[in-house]
Amino acid sequence: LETPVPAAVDHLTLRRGAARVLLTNWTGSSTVPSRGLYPHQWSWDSAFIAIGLRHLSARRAQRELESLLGAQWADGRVPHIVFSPSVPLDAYFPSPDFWRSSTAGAPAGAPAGTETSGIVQPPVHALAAWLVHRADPETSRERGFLPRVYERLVAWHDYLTGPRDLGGGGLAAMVHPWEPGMDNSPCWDGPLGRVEPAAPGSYRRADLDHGQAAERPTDLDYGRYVRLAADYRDSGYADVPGGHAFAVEDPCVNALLIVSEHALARIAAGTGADPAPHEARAARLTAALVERLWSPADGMFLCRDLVGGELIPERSVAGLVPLIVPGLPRDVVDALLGTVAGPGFRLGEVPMAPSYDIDGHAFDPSRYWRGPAWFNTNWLLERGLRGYGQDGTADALRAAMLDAAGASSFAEYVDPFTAQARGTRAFGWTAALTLDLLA
Ligand code: 9WN
Repeated sequence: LETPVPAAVDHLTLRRGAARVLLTNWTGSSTVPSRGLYPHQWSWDSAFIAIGLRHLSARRAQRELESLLGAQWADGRVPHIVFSPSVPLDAYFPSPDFWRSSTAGAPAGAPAGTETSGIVQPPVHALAAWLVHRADPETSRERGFLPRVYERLVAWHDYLTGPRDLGGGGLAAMVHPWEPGMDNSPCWDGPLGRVEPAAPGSYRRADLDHGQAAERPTDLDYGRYVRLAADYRDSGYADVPGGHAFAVEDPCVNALLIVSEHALARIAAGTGADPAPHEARAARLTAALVERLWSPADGMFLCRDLVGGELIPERSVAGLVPLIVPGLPRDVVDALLGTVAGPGFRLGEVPMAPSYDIDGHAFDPSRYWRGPAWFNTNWLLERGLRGYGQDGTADALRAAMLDAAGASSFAEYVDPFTAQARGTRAFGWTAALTLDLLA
C-alpha cells in the first residue's frame, strides 16, 4: 500500500537539501547523477546539473561542462558517459572494458587518456553553457568560458547534423535506446523487436544492485541494449545510413538541438563569431522537425523509425518537449497545449506530466520511462509553457515539481498520480533543476 506523500518542505529547506545533493555528488571536476546507481559522468545529466549548479557556483558549473566536453571525440561526438578511473569496473554496466574507447583503435577519434562510452545523449549542452554564462558573466569572461566551449559545441552540433543525419531529412538520428535518454520508452518496443538479444549470461546487470527490478528496464530490454551497443562498437562506431538495426528520429532530442542551436548563436555573438549560421541552422531544424515528426492526428510529435520509415504510434512525453522550441506554427502550439492538458497527459489534474500516455497500452506508473514523471522533462515543459505565454499552468507545474522534489528526497522519477518516489534518491538533475526553479 502507498504511504501518503509527506507534507511539502519549505523553500529554504528545499534549497539546502538540493545543494547538499549537488555537493555530495560532486567529484572534483563533475557531478555524478547518483553515487550508487550512476557513479560516473553522464552527458545530458551534466548539462541539466550545470543549469542548477550555476546558482551555487558559476565556476563549478563551467567546469562541469568543460570536463564533459574535454572527453569529446575527434568526430565531434560527446560521449554519453565519461568514466571515472577511481570507480571499480563492476560498479556500473557497461563499463569501459565493454566500450573500449581508448583501446579499440577508435576510428572516430576517442580521447586517449579518458575512458568513455561510444554513444551520445541529447544535446542540452549549448543551452546549459549559455545559461551558465548568463548567471555570472564576469567569472565567465575572466575564465574565457565561452571561447573555451564554443568550438567544441559547434563540432558537437556538426556531428549531430552531419554524420547523424541518417535519415537524410535534416534531423539527428539516435542509434541506441540509451541515446535519447529514455531507455525503455514504449516508442522503442517496435524497433527493438527486430534486435536479437545478447545471451543473458554474457553480462551482469549492475543496475539491479541499486534499483528495483520492477522500476527498471526488463532483462529482455537489456539483452537488446547490449547487442546493439556491441554491434556499434564492433563497427568502429561508424554512422552509416541504412546500416543500423535501430535508428530513430526523436522529437525531444531534436527540440533540444534546436534550442541549443539558438543558444549557440548567442554564444557565437559573445565570442565575436557570426551568429547567423546558427540561427539559419536552427530554422532549418525547426522546419524539418515539423515536417518529419509532427502528427496532426495525435496533436503531438512522434518518433520516426528510420528502419521501417514510419512514424511510431506511441505517445511519449518526448513528443511534447518541442514546446520549448520558439517560433513553432501556431496550430502546432495550440494542439500541443491541448495534448499536454488532455486525457493522455492530464497536466493540471496530475502533479507532473507522465513520461508516457496514461491511457496508452504500455503505461506503467512505476517502470522508468513507461509512465513515471521525470523532473528534466517537466522542467523543459515548464520552460516551454512559459515561452508560449502559459504562465498560470507553468506556475502550477513549478509548484508541483518543488513539492515532489522535496517530498521524494530528490527522486530520480515519481509516480505520476501520487508523486511517490521511484528509482534512486539524491538524484543529480532533480536537485539541480529544483535549485533552478527556486532561483
Ligand atoms: C543509461 C543517468 C542516466 C540518464 C538516462 C537514464 C539512465 C542509464 C541507465 O540514467 O540511463 O544511460 O543505466 O539506465 O535513462 O536518461 O541520463 O542518470
